[in-house]
Amino acid sequence: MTVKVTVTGAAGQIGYALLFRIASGQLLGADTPVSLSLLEITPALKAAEGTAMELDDCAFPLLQGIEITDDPNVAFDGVNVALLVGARPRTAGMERGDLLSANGGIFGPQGRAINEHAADDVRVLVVGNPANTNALIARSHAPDVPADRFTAMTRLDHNRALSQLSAKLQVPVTEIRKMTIWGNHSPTMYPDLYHTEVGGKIAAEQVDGEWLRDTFIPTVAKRGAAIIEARGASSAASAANAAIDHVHTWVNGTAPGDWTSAAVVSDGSYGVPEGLISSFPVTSANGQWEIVQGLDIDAFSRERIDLSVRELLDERDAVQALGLI
Ligand code: NAX
Repeated sequence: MTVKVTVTGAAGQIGYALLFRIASGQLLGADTPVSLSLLEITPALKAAEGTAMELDDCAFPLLQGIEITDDPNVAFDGVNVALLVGARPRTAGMERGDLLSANGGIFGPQGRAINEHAADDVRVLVVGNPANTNALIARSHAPDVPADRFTAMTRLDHNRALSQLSAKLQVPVTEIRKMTIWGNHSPTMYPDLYHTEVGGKIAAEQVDGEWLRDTFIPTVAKRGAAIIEARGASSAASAANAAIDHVHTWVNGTAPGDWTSAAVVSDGSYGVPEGLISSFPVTSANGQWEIVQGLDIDAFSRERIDLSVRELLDERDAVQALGLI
């Protein structure tokens, strides 16, 4: 059966890096036909049409159709996989309240449209920042959709952490297991090496504490800014790649003996208040995420997780005060 994938912000730079990979089968596999719905704001529809022309020109065997619209009710009609990429970026002089309000104006109506029109099996990944809180807003407008279908992306942080550790220990990324990103997709997120395994041994014990604290954590946290500095534009292909990884793992499952990171609705695990959309170590089976249970959290990690979760709570309180959830 054809899977409908909706991409918001389709004419943006992540959209451009994402759509061709979805249409080629990398999101859902080489046996799954897809139809694409491109949601954009009205002024960007023409650019989206240009991207659609290029998609046509690839003659992808799996691509069954392309729809371009500025109406969320159309874009999310029958959607199976919703990739919410388009968001309002923070511009100079913009206060946090303004940013959250502007995004509430995007993710509230999109959540409602998903609630009213999506397929029963809809899965939602929010990429657009502030991703965790945008996901919270969308979810709060979709009371009929199971809460666990709303997720936000920390897979790019996860992949960045894998890559930094692989370079440090001179091992292929395939030898690293059980990496975890905790908390918010923001510079406060915490990449945890105390449960990560390399060659069957804990990664934190294979690097010195100073590197972990003063190099590894800040490098992962500030990687987005470093990319902007170098490229003159924010991460696009790596963000699209992480979105592909997130959905692919969600649908196809995690490998035995491994887990990944995703921001999912908290059930109260690890002291993260219930209902917050926070990043956890997660496994996936039968199309459902599960938070890995029973990990011991040392004092160093506890402090960092709490800091990031506090930021999520502040964002939640702010959107609540603004009447956005
Ligand atoms: P661009 O500015 O290139 O594209 C955004 C697109 O969204 C634009 O074409 C715009 O017209 C569209 N858009 C705005 N409002 C919309 C609406 N209401 N409905 C549909 N489309 C709408 O940004 P891009 O570089 O593609 O980044 C997109 C988002 O991803 C940003 O919010 C960015 O901060 C976020 N990121 C999230 C990451 C993560 O790991 N979670 C990493 C990469 C990226 O920074």
